[in-house]
Amino acid sequence: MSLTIKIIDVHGREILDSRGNPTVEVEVTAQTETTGKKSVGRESVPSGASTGRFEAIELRDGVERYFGLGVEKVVEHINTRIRQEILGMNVLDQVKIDRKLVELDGTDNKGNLGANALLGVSLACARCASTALDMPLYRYIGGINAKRWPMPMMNVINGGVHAKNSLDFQEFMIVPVGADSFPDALRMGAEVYHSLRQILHEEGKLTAVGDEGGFAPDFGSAGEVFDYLSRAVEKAGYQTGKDFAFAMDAAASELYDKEDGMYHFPGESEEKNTPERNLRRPDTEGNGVVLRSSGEMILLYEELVTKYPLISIEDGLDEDDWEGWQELTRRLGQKAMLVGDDLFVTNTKRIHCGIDLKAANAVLIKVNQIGTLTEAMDAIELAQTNGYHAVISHRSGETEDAFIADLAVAVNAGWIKTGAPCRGERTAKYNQLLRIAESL
Ligand code: 2PG
Ligand code: MG
Repeated sequence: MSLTIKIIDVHGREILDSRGNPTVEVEVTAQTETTGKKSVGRESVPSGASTGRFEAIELRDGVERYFGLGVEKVVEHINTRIRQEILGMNVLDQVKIDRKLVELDGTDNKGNLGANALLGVSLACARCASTALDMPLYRYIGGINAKRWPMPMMNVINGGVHAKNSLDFQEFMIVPVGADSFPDALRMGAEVYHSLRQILHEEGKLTAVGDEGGFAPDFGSAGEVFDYLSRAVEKAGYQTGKDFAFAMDAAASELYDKEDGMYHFPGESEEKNTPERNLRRPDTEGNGVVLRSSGEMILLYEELVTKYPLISIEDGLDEDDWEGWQELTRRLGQKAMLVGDDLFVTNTKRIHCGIDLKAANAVLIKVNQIGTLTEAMDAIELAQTNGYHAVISHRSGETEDAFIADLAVAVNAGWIKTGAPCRGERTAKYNQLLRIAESL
């Protein structure tokens, strides 16, 4: 006889995320048939700022309260239509539940009920099931094969749309590749983070942090940032290239201008970057800014990979530039992880396309880009079985929820990016990984 743990209640509510914007929280209650025991799983939904054009739809009320960002409509969808539909289902039937949610929404992009409605319910079901079974979440999702701690990519310098500074690229991450345990990795990262703060402070640079907990002073170029990161690594007593490597998220879709087909760098100071090449040209409005073509972007990455231990470049090119991605992969695919975020949006259709075209070699996994746990796991499986890395990722708008920490271990992803070792919504994930590490 198989175990039945029946869903007896579903309750959504509006809460605040780390940016002070509303988001969705869901509680699923289920009852174990044999014992009568009731269990509750609670989960919340993150929200991006540099969202890809092909992501599933995050529904917002669009009316006055919270400047249009309220999620009352989404909460109503959860508490009425979704609730009615999944009451009585076995909470252990994750795939069935997720299929039901997708079917109920009935659109390709989840624009009907909202990916934020679906995801909250989907994750809360998994959490509820693990609680009912008295199992850690990573063990419930991953089974006996969940065993690998993920290498953290810690975003210590924030730019792009995550900070109001002059840095055009969005994220600069330190990766403690020399660590041999997760606690070691986190400690090393935190030490470098503090050394970096000290260096910035001594040089009169701002040490206020951006959305993901990294510092956000003005910088003139990517190279300048990597020089600071190298100094911070050394100052903390480590070796750049041996103990620490670097990663970046260019978030290039945010820099790309469809009208002139160029990537725009309004904050870049030309002298500090590539003095041998004159990149300052008038943009479509006639302002002199640094512009780069797809080819020039690839050249820049080649320079950076040669000069620094840069092991991972995310969204190096625009989400529609498949040809550019193919070229980037031909040129750098053996030397660095080329991670598709906006390019793939955790969507198996787009990942298939990337695999066929040999574009990128890694997939960023963000559960809210697709809207259900099952679909996110399909994306991970597709990536991993085709030799692509899966990097489990937070969003720039987060909550104290640590689901993705467990997910990273459950699927043996090997990589997680969840911000700086600072700000509660980021450390929630790292601290959960510390707890999990005790039993791995
Ligand atoms: C990204 C993410 C997370 P956002 O681009 O990878 O770091 O940012 O959530 O704003 O899309
Ligand atoms: Mg990204």
